[in-house]
Amino acid sequence: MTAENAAGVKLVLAIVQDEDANALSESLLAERFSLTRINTAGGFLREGNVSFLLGVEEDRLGQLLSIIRRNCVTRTQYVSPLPPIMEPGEFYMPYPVEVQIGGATVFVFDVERFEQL
Ligand code: 2BA
Repeated sequence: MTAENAAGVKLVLAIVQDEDANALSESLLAERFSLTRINTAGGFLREGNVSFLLGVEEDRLGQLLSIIRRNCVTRTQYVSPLPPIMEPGEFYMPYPVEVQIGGATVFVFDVERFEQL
């Protein structure tokens, strides 16, 4: 990918679970995708996850998405909701709620310009 051919270049942001990040990274590098990996945290669960940034040519987007799909597993997790504001003497019993996470949350952006300076 060079600065001259930014037309057709996409920027992919893929947020994946910590548990899947190493296998995904290895698979992507083995297929010669360039990537940046950032340690992030989900706003809802407030647990660590990993965000991958990848600049790719449009014709490799399908391959990239299938590698992500293959490596990122859907998991079930139980979370305890935050307690409500209560009046004195009220009693609240927190019940864990089941949430499904992943495989991956993926955003694809058009790239206007690509430069390596
Ligand atoms: P978290 O925000 O920690 O969310 C973890 C999981 O909790 C979500 O899984 C979803 O199943 C559930 N969840 C999130 N918000 C909820 C809510 N308000 N009520 C009930 N359940 C809720 P995923 O959808 O697979 O998302 C995994 C991670 O991907 C998220 O972690 C967040 O870091 C990122 N993400 C998901 N959607 C996003 C978006 N629209 N914009 C930015 N980041 C996003």
